[in-house]
Amino acid sequence: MTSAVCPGSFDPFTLGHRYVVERAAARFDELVITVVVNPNKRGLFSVDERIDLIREDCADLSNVRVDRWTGLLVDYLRQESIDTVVKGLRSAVDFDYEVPMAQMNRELADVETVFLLTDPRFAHVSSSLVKEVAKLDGEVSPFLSPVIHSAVLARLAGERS
Ligand code: COD
Repeated sequence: MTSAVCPGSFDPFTLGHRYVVERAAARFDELVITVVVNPNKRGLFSVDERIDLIREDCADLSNVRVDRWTGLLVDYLRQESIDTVVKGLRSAVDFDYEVPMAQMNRELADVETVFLLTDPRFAHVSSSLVKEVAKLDGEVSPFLSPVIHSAVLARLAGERS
């Protein structure tokens, strides 16, 4: 059985993430979306909330499961006996950022990183930009699934009241 891990912060999970997950799920028997916890960073959503939202968003993808991890990514891969990471690429900027991590993960634990190009519709989409636009009342529905869009709007409305 072929398995891969798709790691990220996913705060929130965007249609760009979803595009990469779909492409990877079609190519591996099992895909694990792993929300990597950064204890020093408070997100728009808690890790539990992100996991619930991703599970709902990806409920139609039967070979995808969602998990969490705190610590080195390669330790998670060792724990799960998985040797492949999938990362999405939007541009050469992503490539330059991702290559050292991929090389480090290969050196640390012989983990291979597979890069999948995003769709041009999502090449400018990042979780941080979506949050910034939404906080300033811009339209972010083209970049989020309906369930995540509703959650983002509800969270921001809650923060304002
Ligand atoms: N289209 C396609 N792909 C996208 C898009 C988009 N629109 N937006 C983001 N992506 C890709 C990113 O390039 C990334 O590959 C992935 O989706 C996740 O993105 P984010 O922004 O949710 O998550 P990041 O970049 O904050 O996640 C970084 C990790 C948490 C994966 C990384 O820091 C990590 O592995 N940390 C664990 C600690 C560790 O092992 N450190 C040593 C690394 S060598």
